[in-house]
Order: sequence, then structure tokens, then C-alpha cells
Amino acid sequence: MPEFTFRHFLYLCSMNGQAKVPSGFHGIVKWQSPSNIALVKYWGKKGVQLPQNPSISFTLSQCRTETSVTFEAAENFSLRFYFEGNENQAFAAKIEKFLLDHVADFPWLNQMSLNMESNNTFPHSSGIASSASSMSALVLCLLDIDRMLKGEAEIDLKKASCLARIASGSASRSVFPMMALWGKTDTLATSSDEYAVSLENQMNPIFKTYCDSILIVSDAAKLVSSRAGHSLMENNPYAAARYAQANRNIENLLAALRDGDLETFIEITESEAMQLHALMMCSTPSFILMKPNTLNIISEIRRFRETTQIPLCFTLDAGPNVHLLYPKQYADAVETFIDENLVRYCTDSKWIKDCVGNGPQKLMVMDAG
Ligand code: 2P0
Repeated sequence: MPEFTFRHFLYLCSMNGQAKVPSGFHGIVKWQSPSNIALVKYWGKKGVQLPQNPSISFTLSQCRTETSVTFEAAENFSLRFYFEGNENQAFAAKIEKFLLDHVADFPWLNQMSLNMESNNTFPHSSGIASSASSMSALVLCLLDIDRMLKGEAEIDLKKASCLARIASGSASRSVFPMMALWGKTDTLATSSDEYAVSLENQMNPIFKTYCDSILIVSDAAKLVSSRAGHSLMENNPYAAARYAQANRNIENLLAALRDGDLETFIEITESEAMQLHALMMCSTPSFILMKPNTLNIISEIRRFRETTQIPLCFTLDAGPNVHLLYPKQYADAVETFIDENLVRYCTDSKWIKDCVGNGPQKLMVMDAG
């Protein structure tokens, strides 16, 4: 534990029930946080950003957001937000709403001027959703400021996951390395609807070597947002059957992850991707996010697996791009397959090489208060 200083005492002293930020308190925090790809999908929510069923994801490595927050004690709250060098007022307004809804978690907010800068490591218009990486990076920065004011040594990752969830459901899972599970399941006693938990110690070592090659079928903006897609589950006639199936898939996938059972892993992962898109197709109104080349790639992957016996499988996010999942020992064979057979289905031959990663990383903290 760090030394408990006079500054921490001042902060914790109550002024009309509110913590007082010492004048002159300023500094900068910087975190990078990765995106994640769900294997069992979160699709349908209830209450305040709570999932209708548990989900499991791989934490990625290369697709990350880097966010820095410069902070300074001030009379009032103020916020500026820059994305890739340009001020973005629409995004600043969204973040401001999220923050002002959580003044109880960040009681210093109304005495702080914040300047945020955010950059993605993945290319512009790559069709990769960034809410998981951006929201988890932002929450980690804010909790670091909070930690400094309280004189605490470490950020509480459970709290980080919980706040990231409220900002964007899938962001709750990006806080942990390797794999995470979000949502209550009887199969895992520590699980919760409120936050994700790490699955790192539940994984057979083969899964820690997994690669995710992301084939960019289209980088155009989606016609239906994930937020809208989630809400269409409320009247989906198959919703109850879907949530029951997702729970069974969680139980069986957890067993496969522990046992290194690649056959079950492939069966569940591909079935989950197909179910997600089937749910979209039978929503009212119906919508389709896959493209013809999504299906061409899926057919080629199944043919390749049958011919080579290499345990390559696919999953899909809420979009047309295809994630190829496989153990690293097959990387040469799969990359040759991509170059020779699959890039023809990608927009501008684009694909991203990613793999399972170590979770968020603190890049800088300077507290000059
Ligand atoms: C997932 N997706 O489990 C699922 C599968 C997309 C397909 O979570 O409204 O951006 O911010 O909670 O997390 C995408 O939805 O939605 C998503 P919000 P989010 O990764």
C-alpha cells in the first residue's frame, strides 16, 4: 500500500457529503486495452446493461485502443475528447453522459477538467468494432485517477469490468487476459451478470496459443447497430430457446476449454456464430449483416478442415467479417490458405493478424498533484 498522505486525507474529508479534490491536483494516465471476440455470444439484454445469457470471449492482442486522460482540478467538470487527433464532440457527449450517470463512482468528476485522447491500433475503416477496447481503456484511465486520489495501490478489475459493462456490454470482457466469461452461470460459482471474470486458469494450454485472423469482407458502416440488434431480441419469437441454448453452450464450452477438446470447441463456436446471425434474420424487422462473401469464406473453411484435418474454425461478430480461429502450430498452413483461397473474398484483400493476448496494459501514470 502506498503511504497515506495529507492529500488523501483531504480527498476523503467530506464537504457537504462530497469528496474534495485538492487544488493543484493534476497529471496524466494512459492505458491500452484490447478488443475481444465472443465465442458464446451476448445478444439480448435486460435491466441496466445486464445480459440475457452468459458469454465467453478470447481477449485479442493487436486490435487495441490507446487512451490517455490529462486531468486537472477545476471549479467545474469539463471534458474534451480527441479521436485520432481530431476533436469529436459527438463522442464527448456520449462519454459525458456515461460519466455524469456515474458521479457516485467518480465523486471527483464535478471538480475536474479532463482532456481525453484516443487512438486505435487497428486500421481506420477495418470493420472492427471498437466499443469493447475503447470503453475498457477509458474506464481503466478513470479508475486510475480515482485510485490515485484514494491512495490505493491497484485498480479493482472487478469494478473496471462492471463500469466497462455499463458503457458497452462486451467491454466488460476486455479487462481480462486470454479469456473472460460475463454473465451468471451455475457452471462457474464466481460468475456474475454485473461483471466478467477471468477464465485464464480454466484454459487448456492449447487455447492460449490461439490465432485470430480477421478477414475483412466489408469495412462499411453497419446498417443496424448492435444496440438496436440487442433490443430486437425483446420480441424475437426464438429468444427463450436461444437463451437456454446459450447456457448449455457455456457449460459445454467450459468443459471443452479445460479438456482441450477442439472438436467440441469448433462445433459450439461455429454454431454460436450461425445462431447470432439467424437471430438477426428472424427479428422483426429482419436484418442481414452477412454478405455473400461471408458465406463463400465459411464454405471454404469447412472444405479446408475436412480435407486437411487442421482444426480451423470460424466465428462472426455482429457484421460480415470472418474470424478464423486456430492453434498457432497451424499458422503457416492457414496463412497460405488465406493468401491462396480467401483474400479474393476480402475488400481490398484486407485481413488482420491477431491472436489471444494479455489484456490491458498501463502505459503511463504521472500524478503531479
Ligand atoms: C458479443 N456482440 O458477445 C456480441 C456478439 C456482437 C455480437 O456484444 O449495446 O457493442 O454496447 O452493450 O457490446 C456487441 O454489442 O453492445 C456485442 P452494447 P455491444 O460480443
